[in-house]
Amino acid sequence: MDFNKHLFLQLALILLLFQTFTLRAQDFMTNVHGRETFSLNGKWQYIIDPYETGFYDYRFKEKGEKDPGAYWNSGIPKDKTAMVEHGYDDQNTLMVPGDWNSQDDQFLYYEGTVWYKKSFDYQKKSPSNRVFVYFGAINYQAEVYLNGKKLGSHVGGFSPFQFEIAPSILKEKGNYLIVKVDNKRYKDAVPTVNTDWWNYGGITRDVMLIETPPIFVDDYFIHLDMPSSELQAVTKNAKVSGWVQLNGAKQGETITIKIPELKVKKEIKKTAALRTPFSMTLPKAELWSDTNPKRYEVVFSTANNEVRDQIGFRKIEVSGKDILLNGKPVFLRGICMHEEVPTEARRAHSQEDALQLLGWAQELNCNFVRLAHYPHNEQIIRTADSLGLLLWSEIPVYWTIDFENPAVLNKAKYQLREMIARDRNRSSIIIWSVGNETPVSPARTEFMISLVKEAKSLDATRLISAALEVHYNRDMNTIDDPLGAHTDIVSVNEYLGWYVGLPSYCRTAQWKTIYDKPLIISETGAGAKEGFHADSLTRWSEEYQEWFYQEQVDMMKRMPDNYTGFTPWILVDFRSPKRNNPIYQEGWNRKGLIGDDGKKKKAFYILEEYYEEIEKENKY
Ligand code: GCB
Repeated sequence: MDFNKHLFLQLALILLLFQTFTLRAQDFMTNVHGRETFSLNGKWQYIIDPYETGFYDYRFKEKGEKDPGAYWNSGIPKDKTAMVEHGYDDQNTLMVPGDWNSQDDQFLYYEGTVWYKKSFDYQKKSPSNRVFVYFGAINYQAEVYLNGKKLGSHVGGFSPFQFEIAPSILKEKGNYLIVKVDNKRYKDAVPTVNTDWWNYGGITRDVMLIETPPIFVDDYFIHLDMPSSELQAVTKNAKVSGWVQLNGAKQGETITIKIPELKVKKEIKKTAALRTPFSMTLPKAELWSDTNPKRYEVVFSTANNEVRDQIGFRKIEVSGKDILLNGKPVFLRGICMHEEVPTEARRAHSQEDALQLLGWAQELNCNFVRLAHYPHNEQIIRTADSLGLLLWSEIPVYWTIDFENPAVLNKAKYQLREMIARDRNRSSIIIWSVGNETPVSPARTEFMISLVKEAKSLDATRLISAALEVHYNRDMNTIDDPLGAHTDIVSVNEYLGWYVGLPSYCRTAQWKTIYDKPLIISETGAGAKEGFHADSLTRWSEEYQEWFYQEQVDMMKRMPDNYTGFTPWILVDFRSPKRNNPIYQEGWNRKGLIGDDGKKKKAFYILEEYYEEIEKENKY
């Protein structure tokens, strides 16, 4: 082989490896709700396609773009001689946003492909404007086509993505958007095949068109940037900093950042870099906190584009064994929750859903919610911002991910990027979690450390954690998972009195941690069927769960002094195909403090009282 050819091959190989192992930035603009949008929510027609006949030919090769048998084509016969074996019609429709499982019995357990179709007309406001189609989330894999042309694909069930629509594809009349949605589980996916929650499929979050001028504000980050020793509830000369990212702009373009309520305005010029940094001083700023969720309207603009957001300024950090919010120790009175409305057994997606779930958390006297086990929809985060609830947000690195596989690490990192990119301006989120109950091994710990580092490099203003496991020991439960050395907070799940022994075990249990850092008990819980009453030794009774909580709360009072937060499992019962007790579970995980009928169980009041005590004591 001659030298040039050799060099060429080496370069090609490097390029290939680069493409495979480097991560793209996230594929969506921030704060879509603060922009000019056109909703594509509502009824979509569908075809169920378990054999993926619409995608593959009979040799199982991807069909050609113009193949009339491909389901991304409308299925409308050209004339009476045409042989077409598929079609969309109004007899089969699904509501978007929404999981398919809860909309029709035939979908309850379905895992596979469904094709969705939405027809619409669209008139651009100006011919030079750009149009994007944006999806809040699709579980798990999506292939998107407009008017028979593929726009792109996305993998990952809980994050947004968008595609720009070329002007040649979008029409004023008769557009049809077709999406192939596949929620099959795979071993090398994130999450993997085994989870303790329902694999809700479908277009689960909002869909919209976003119209922008040629140059627009794509993304931004603004946060309080000063030492906590200088912070007061109302801080004079508050320093904030961050960056703005434009799309379509050249160096030198003017960017304006305004906070009208404070009469503050700053102009900066776009630099050659993707993100243009800025800092500014606010004459005075009321800080955001769990007791005063003050937000300011912040306006980011360029010549022809403006994006408005509601942003709270606050600081979160760790000092020794304490978590400090705006410089003061805070105890996290928390609860875990899934993104699910129990009374309708479906995924939550609306603001009403968010108010219902977070409202229950507030009735429990919580100031903190652990959003398990994947990024929840934006309404939940924004509602928490407005209510003053602190949040833990997590990626679905759950149980036995394939830790040896670099492609899986890449998928996890990608979801981490998307989670942080969507929500980095939300004051409610104080903790990014990189996973839940991952079993200790050298490969797993390396994998998880790499996620911790990635999270820190993406956002240095928040705390990083992961829910770890405990290895029970009657004499001493020691928290020593090696990952704890790398996270800002050590969090552990423990089920003493449910999976291990009876609640009375808590009385003698001793706890020790080798880490001199804040400690959160990120899960504990016991199952009870709402309305089933018996003596407290009877499993599944409300009385057993009540007793469990009494013993747990007493044990918490004896935790090491770095105990700074508690998020029991879980706010409400949730669906899980793993829970098959025919009398008490019937496909539901019953550890909720509220039943699937929305009624509170007895244990709810034990936790409520404990949190009231903590709040009153004002220990923190
Ligand atoms: C856990 C998991 C959670 C389960 C829960 C349970 O430790 O983190 O996802 O649902 O236990 O109910 O067993």
